[in-house]
Amino acid sequence: MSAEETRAHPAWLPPEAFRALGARRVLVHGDGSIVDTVLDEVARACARYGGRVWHSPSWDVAVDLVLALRGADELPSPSAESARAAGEAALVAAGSGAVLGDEGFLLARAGEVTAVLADAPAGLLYGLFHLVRLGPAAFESTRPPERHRPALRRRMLNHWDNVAVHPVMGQVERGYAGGSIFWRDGRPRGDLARVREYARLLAACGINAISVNNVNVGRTEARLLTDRLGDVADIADVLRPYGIRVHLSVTFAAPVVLGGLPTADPVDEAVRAWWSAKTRQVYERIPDFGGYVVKADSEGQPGPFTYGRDHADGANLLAGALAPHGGVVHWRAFVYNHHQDWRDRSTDRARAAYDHFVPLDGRFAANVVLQVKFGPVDFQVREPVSPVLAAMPATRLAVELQVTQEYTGQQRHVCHLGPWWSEVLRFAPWGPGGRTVADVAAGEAGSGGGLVAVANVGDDVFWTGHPLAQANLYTVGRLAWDPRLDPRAVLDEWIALTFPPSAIADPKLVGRTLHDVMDGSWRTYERYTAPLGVGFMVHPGDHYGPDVDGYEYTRWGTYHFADRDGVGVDRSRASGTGFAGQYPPYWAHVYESPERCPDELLLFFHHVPYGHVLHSGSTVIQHIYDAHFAGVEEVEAMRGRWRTLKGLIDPAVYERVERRLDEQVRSATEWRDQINTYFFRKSGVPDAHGRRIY
Ligand code: GCW
Repeated sequence: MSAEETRAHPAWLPPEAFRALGARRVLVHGDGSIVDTVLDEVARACARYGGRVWHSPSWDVAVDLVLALRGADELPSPSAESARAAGEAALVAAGSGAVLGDEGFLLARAGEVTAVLADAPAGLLYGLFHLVRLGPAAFESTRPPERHRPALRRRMLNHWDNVAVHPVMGQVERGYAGGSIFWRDGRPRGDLARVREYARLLAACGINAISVNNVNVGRTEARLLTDRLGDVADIADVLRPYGIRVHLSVTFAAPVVLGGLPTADPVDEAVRAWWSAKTRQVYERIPDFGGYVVKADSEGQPGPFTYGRDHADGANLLAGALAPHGGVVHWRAFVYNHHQDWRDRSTDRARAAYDHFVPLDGRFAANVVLQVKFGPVDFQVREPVSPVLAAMPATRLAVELQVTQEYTGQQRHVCHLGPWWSEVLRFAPWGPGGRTVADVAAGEAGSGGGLVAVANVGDDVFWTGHPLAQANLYTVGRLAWDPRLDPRAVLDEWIALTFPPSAIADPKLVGRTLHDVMDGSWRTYERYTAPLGVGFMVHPGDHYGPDVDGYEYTRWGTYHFADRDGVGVDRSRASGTGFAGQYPPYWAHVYESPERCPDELLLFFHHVPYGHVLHSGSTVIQHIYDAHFAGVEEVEAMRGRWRTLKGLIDPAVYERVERRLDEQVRSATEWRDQINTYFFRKSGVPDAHGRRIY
């Protein structure tokens, strides 16, 4: 491995972010590989910033900070012991049995000492990164005790990385940050130092599981389950000290393509035996293996339908093989007919996941997690929340988000998705004030499926192509840990870590400017792309840039139905596809009528005339014009703001972003002009403000 390969941007863990911690006298109390990680982080910080670290048992030392496993022996130093006692007292005061769990931690102050206590090593690691986020504030004497536990048990990334380069999709499907950090040209990359850096970044934002290959499983990738398992084990070894488990995407046809069996029928005894044997071998090699991820009967991937079985049969087959070892199968609900006839107005892709899966509620084994894309179609910049999330009370559901910006600017555009994900996670499918999507993913007593996000990382020096897209990865981890976090506060956290104030001449200006560039960028992106929730209008295949009719006459089921009179998809029960009726009564009622439907989703649910008046007071056609002119102006303003940072931040980051902002301005302008022109030509309605439309 060359030095070149390991030199990557430090993202949200630059050495400077460890300054406050590194200047302290620190005692780490506990044992095991994850505790060693904590120790190593602290030691590196102290070596740089003049602090000291001890690993107990140790002599009687005076310390400023103690990170201790609660079960470990009494602490050697009286000051550390009193901080621990203060922490224990705070825990008791917090009630609920004083439990921190596998990953939780407590932060407390006593005298001049800060204590981080955890029941398990991973909690100590998360506590450490919490200290890093707090910086000097972790050592303020007045700081009240805090207890932290993740809301979601599994916080997972799916990599759509191919081992062998796919002729169309390349090394990483929908990857916009170079090659894969795991694989290259059919083989492991061998750059495990980079993978270790990655694991560190993920632990610091709370991710605890990753799948290392694409859900579209090709011939080479299939073999990761069998003769190439060693490559997966090597990755697992590197991730383990950071509290991250490895999962594998497998093909449902594996018994045929790898095992030479005549069938992959889930009820066939030989098929069951094959999966059990292979899974046992996986656990012999990787004892903490997380489980399988499966895309079945979807976009050409094999599945149980081939054998006349349903998805519960399919998922339970793999669940059965995993259960003795404590593994889970993530079974994706992204199943729809991708050979639709555009002439057929009755088939609705948005309905598909519900129609396929809801009848199966109650039939999935306990270790099946049904992984549901957050929206009913496909990771658009605006969609309603998937009704499946409210319709399967007897199934463990995970919500799936897309960090890789397939439909949101492909990491050439600034599109900070935190506010959007926050909106999705806070959405209350049974009506305002009720349980939220995050509650569903959390489940009763942590029994839910958690959160899964498609990763946006590659071998690019900035990890994510666009340096500011790092914030999306950071944010998804933080929101999975605590979906109630204010996304704007998370953005500021990311800014402060990545651009540490102590290393910047004018930190206030830099912080404010970055915040202003990024915070509203998702809504800006929405303004200059497909209007009012109708979605797509992207260039077919690569999904970058505008092509209003690109998918209109295709088999993919993503249409807008614009004609000279109006636009949008009628998904009402009364006159449309009935999709609106898949929601619980509150939202079914809201979405059913164009009068009640929120503006931003109007064209997702209804076909309306161009003159239809929105709640905003504007007509649909005037809204389209206004939003598109405004969107481009906002991008230009964004670029103007960015330019004020020249000379104030790392020039490499500055220049990469500047170049991409030029492309964003170009692309947004193209979107504006194509969309406005298209609708002007269709409708014949001029812009009320007489602006230039072609
Ligand atoms: O968004 C679509 C993408 C496919 C992807 C699919 C999926 C991995 O265009 O590239 O395949 O979703 O989620 O399975």
